[in-house]
Amino acid sequence: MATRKSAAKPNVSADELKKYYHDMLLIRRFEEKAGQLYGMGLIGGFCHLYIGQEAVVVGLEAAAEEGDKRVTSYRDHGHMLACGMDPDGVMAELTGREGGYSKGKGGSMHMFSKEKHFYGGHGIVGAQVPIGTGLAFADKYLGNDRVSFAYFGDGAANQGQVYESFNMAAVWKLPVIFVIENNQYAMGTAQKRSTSSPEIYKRGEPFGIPGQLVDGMDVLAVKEAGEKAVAHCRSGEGPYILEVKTYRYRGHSMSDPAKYRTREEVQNMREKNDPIERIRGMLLDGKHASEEDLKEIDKAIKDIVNKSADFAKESPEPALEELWTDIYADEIPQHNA
Ligand SMILES: Cc1ncc(C[n+]2csc(CCOP(=O)(O)OP(=O)(O)O)c2C)c(N)n1
Ligand SMILES: [Mg+2]
Repeated sequence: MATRKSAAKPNVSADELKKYYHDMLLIRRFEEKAGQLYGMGLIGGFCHLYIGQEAVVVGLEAAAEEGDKRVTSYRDHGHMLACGMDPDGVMAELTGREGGYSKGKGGSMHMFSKEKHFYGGHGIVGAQVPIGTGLAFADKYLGNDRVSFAYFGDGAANQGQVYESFNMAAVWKLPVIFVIENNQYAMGTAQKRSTSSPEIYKRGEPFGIPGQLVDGMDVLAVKEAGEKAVAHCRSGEGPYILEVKTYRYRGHSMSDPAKYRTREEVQNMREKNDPIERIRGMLLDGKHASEEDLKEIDKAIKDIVNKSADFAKESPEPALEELWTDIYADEIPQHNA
């Protein structure tokens, strides 16, 4: 039985706590199912699971408002589910089916939703950071008071384009939150082996960008930091950096020899610091929910995830002619301020 941390936090209703529990558990169960389908040969190509990191995206989505934008790396299924994209469409994309968000032609790393303001899913390490900065540039230009979340990893934080983005975002005071999901590894390379200074949140200092270190295994701490960052951006003060310390339980992708860390290290994190167990503890210890209530949530999630897998299996593969569609834009979109 995992130990639970259950420090009571003020200003969060029981319903909010339950929602965070639900949203984090949905990501975990969805990812477990994706792992199973991969093992059965139903998902091909790359597949990077988000298990262990759920509190990061759920906490930050709790700080976002309708119309805010998000962009991330290839470890992207959690971000899609947390911003409200349909699990059926995500799972069908993973299995390369017509009912998927990219009609089965994008796979795990390449999904988008204009409706939910989700701009991908990017396989090139760090490439999403200038894209997120550009989204914020557009919003500033349009004067629409929106904020963009550009998520990237501790490994990506060593890419040059990240610092070009920091510079431009600071010069133009762009409303972008740079979220560094520090899960402590870049594939098999531990952060301490590749990074000169471990305090990545301070890397905005030369550009005048404030940064903050956040416990990414505590959804409420993430939400609180997210609210501060969002308020900073919306008030016109420019970008903000959040380094969110988290941990990935599974391999980097589905093929990972796992020789760079011990089983005990992973087990220790799961048992002592699991973000879902933590919120479960808060709900039960604070008497905000009973075991029965939580069982109901678990069951509802199981149904959603099973339905998404059925949908993914039943959806046909894309027709051959689809190879020639969605290559060029039919028309250049016009923006109205
Ligand atoms: C430009 C580029 N270099 C290398 C790779 C291969 N690669 C894929 S993921 C990855 C590690 C990135 O680690 P991190 O930014 O910490 O993200 P995490 O996988 O931990 O979420 C590397 C080197 C790539 N996809 N793109
Ligand atoms: Mg990493």
